[in-house]
Order: sequence, then C-alpha cells, then structure tokens
Amino acid sequence: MFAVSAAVILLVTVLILVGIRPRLKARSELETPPWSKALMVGGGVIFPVVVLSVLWVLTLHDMSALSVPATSPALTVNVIGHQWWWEVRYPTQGVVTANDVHIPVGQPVRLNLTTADVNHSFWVPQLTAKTDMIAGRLNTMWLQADKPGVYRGQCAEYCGLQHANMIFYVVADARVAFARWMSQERQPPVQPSDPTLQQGQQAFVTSACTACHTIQGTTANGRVGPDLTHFGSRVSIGAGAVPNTAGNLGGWIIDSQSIKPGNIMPPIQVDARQLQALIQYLESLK
Ligand code: HEC
Ligand SMILES: [Cu+2]
Repeated sequence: MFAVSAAVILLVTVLILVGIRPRLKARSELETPPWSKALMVGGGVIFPVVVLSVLWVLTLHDMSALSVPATSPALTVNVIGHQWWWEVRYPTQGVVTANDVHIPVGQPVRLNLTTADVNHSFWVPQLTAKTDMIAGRLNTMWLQADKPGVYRGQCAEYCGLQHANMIFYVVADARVAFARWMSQERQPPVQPSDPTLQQGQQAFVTSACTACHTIQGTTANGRVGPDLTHFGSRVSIGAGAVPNTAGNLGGWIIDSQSIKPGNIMPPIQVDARQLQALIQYLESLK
C-alpha cells in the first residue's frame, strides 16, 4: 500500500509541476491538446478505480489472514473473568486452574472468553490485543507465544475495586514441559503421607474454605473462589496481588483484605499451629 501510494503521489506531483510551469507561449496560442479528455477519464476515473480495487482486495485478504492462525489451534482454553481473578479451564483435558494460563510455545492456542459477573477484558500486551469478556457472550480469539517465558496479562476493562489487581500470567512452556504440566494437572494431588500435611488437609476440609474452594481428591468442592487443586505450582496469590510464597500465603489466609482490599474472600480465624500445617499443605499441592 505504501509503495503504490508513494508512486501515485510522485506521478501526481510531476503532473502538477508540468501543469503550472511558466507559460512561454502567449495565451492566444494555447489550445486544448487532443489527448486532454483521455487524460482526465483515464487518470481521473479508470486509474483510481483499478488501483483502489486491487488494494481493497489485498487488504481484505490480509485482514482475514490475520484473524485466523496459520495452522488450526490444537489447544483450546476457556478463560472466565471473576471479580477479581481468572478461572482457567482446559475443556478437552478436563483441567481447571486459575490465574495462570499455561500454553505450549510456538503453537496457536484458541481462547474462549466470557465472564461470571461484570465485564472484564483479557489483555496480554506482549502477545495479543485486548478482547472483552462480556456477560452472556462468548468471545473467541487466539494467541501464540514464539518464545518460552512468563507473559504478564491484565484486566483491561474497569471492573470494580480490585480491577488493577486482576492480573494473570501466560506461562509459555516448551512442548515437553507443557505436556508434563498438563499430565500433572489432570491428576488429583497425591494424598499426603506426612503428618503435618495431613493435619493441614484436615484443617482445610473441616473449615469454611470448602464453601468456596475446590481441591480435587478431597471433599472440598466450592466454586466461589479459585480451584486450589494445584495451587502450589501457581506464580502468584490473589491474581497477581503477591508472589506465591509461604509467608504471603499465611498473610492471605488470615487477612486477604489487607493484601487485596475488597476481594470476596473474608478473613478467616485459623489456629496458629493449624495455620502452619495449612500453609505447608497448600504449598505442597503441585
Ligand atoms: C467466601 C468464599 C471464600 C472462603 C470461605 C475462602 N476463600 Fe479463598 N478465595 C476466595 C476468593 C473469591 C478468592 C480470589 C480472590 C481474588 O483474587 O480476588 C480466594 C483466593 C484464595 C487463594 C489464592 C488463590 C490464587 O490462585 O490466587 C487461596 C490460597 C485461598 N483463597 C485459600 C483459602 C483458604 C485456605 C480458605 C479457608 C481458610 C479460604 N480460602 C476461604 C473465596 C473464599
Ligand atoms: Cu476485570
């Protein structure tokens, strides 16, 4: 388009300069040259119609080429926005996680985007443009990471108090690492044999946590908050609010409101010894 436009501008400029060059002949001697009509119809009507039509067809071709990936995506991920975290589902594999979107590198991935409450917007600046997550609608897009790494994503549609702390990470793994992650995710975590971890599991399943969180392989099957089945392998706590460390997890459980004010998880009273066990248990869920 640039090359064609540049050529046309050059041609028009030359014609204008020729047209306004100082007249050497007297006015009376000027006469309309016989080819003037042909120039007007050819240069003013036929030429632009042909050039613009060709450019239009090329543009349509490029636009449709960009809207679908070169090869059809082998993997589909459903991402559902919540105030203020991201539910991530791999429907074919039956895997549910949150706030981290693992994808294989060098391969297009189809994304189905919607929301469980208000409108959000899915945005990974380094990988793809924004796509809104609209209540009652399913928006589809695709992305591809060419290099392995962790790409930060952000909600890009104001969705309430903790909109700015509605962060996620696209983790692009090499193929083998992705396959390993996926097979890990497909299984419930190993039942703990260590007494401290058992105590932590007990503390979890006998407390209010189960009303809102699921851990596969236990009786906890709440759906209000993120699925914690493989919580230990996550990058962050609270959708990017703080890094996933044991210290931050303790603070989160006791009073997540001080870390992420306004979020849906209430402060929960946990006995100090049980809290240590609970932290160790949750961090062991790889
Ligand atoms: C009333 C529902 C509710 C209860 C009860 C609850 N949570 Fe949560 N929890 C949530 C919600 C909602 C979030 C997501 C908050 C956010 O990021 O905005 C969350 C987030 C978390 C996270 C961070 C998950 C992640 O991937 O970022 C952990 C860990 C967690 N809760 C542990 C617990 C534990 C342990 C208990 C019990 C002691 C508990 N929760 C009780 C609703 C609840
Ligand atoms: Cu949001």
